[in-house]
Amino acid sequence: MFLKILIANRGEIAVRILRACRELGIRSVAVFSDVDRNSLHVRLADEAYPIGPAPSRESYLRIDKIMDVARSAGCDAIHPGYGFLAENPALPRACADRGVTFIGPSADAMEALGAKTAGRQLARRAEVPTVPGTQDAIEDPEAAQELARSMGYPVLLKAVAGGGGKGMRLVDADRDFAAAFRDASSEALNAFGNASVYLEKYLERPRHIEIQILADSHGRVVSLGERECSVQRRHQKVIEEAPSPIMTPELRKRMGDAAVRLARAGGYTNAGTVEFLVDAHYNFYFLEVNTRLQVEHPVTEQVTGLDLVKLQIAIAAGHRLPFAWETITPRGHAMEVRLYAEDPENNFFPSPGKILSRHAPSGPGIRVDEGVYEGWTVPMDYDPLLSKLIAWGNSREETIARLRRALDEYSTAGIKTNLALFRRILAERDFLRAEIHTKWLDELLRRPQPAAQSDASRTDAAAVAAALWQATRNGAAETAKPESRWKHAGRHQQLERLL
Ligand code: MV4
Repeated sequence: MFLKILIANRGEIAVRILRACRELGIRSVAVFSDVDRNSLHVRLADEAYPIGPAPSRESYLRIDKIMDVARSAGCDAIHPGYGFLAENPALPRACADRGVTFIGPSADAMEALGAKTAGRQLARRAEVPTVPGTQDAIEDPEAAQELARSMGYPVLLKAVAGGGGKGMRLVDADRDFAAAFRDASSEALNAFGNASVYLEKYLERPRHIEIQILADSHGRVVSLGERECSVQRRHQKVIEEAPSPIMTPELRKRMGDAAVRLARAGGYTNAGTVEFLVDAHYNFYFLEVNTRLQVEHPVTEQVTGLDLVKLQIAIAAGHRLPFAWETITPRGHAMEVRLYAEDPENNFFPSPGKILSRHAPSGPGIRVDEGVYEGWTVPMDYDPLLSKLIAWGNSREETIARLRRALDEYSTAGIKTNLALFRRILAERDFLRAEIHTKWLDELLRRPQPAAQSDASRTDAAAVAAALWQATRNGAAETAKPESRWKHAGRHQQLERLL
């Protein structure tokens, strides 16, 4: 087993990884940029070293600096987390050159599955269903338009190097094809330095369901089942759950088998995720492979009882997976919400700043993965994910009730958060019935807020606000107990709900 692991990341995922290291008796080494000197991952790690200024290009993306720390600190392995360098084959290559183990797939497997068209071709060879469309990047736009006509509109143009909806264009009619092709290409060139785009038949309102796989270096590949990630805002996942409410044992077996075949065909090792779109008739189509640990991995952990980070480390150390996937059945239901420092009133714009007070929920069935603490300042330089709130229950209903209860216990002051968005989603009839698809949340947010409150109730709320404010002040003056700030935050939050 490894003696010391360098964690090439920050925030909640760095904390998550160092916790696994601690449980395994492995020393953890954090790296940090200038603005992360006081971050939680730095405080909790066994050792921590600076790697440069705030912009990630000059710190968390600098392979040379990270490899220097790995050598000088004597690390025998590197965990990349997600984002930053996690899917960059240059990091496993640099590790191989220096005799350090990369905790993830090989550079070759990353490349075989990373580019979207390469993934589609591999899927075809592995007999994994793909959305009808071109196998390669479009060389001849007129031939591609001919294919679009024969498949029927709408079609979707996608960037070969893509992700996150960039370089993607929906084409509704033949006359729009040429312009959409030009737009998609130039956007792809801008975003990824690669203008290549390919074509797919557009699926209306599909679900996004992904399969978590693990592959050891001895040829065993297992599926840990699915996560439903259909609730997204502008291609950013907002809520994830396991199992998918539409899943049957039979469909799970077919999707799991497909994901395992693809991983085998790509020579994949370690943890990975195979993404699928699923249509209203339960047909599934391969979308892409994420060659990393994902943000939403905890929902799989909660329903399988496995620790994915420990398993990643064990696989990288050459251990055999200790189970076959026929033995894995999800138990109960798990759901995760991503709390961000962003302002729902201002188009979810990032809202960094100092966390003046906060209280995190706990109690039965609640897990909180986070990289923040009271008094810490959320920097403006990175993704403003504060906290992942994960609920587990025996049923989807119990899980939702626990998640709502936990959201009511959660309070932060000093920064804006997207907490209210989750209260809204968790009260929506469609969501409660699990009648969701990839466009559902964007459509919900385009509708005006339901039940706009009357002037009378606003006046009442203002009176309550004044009374509470007075009471809080009196309390603070008399006692000044440390918990008074929590109470204040709690009252503040109750008020926000009234207003
Ligand atoms: C699609 C699709 C419908 N049909 N492909 C969006 C991001 C990219 N990774 C794949 N995406 C989609 N591809 C076909 N042929 C709909 C989406 C899509 C989507 C997919 C997953 C999660 C959220 C989404 C939101 C809008 C569109």
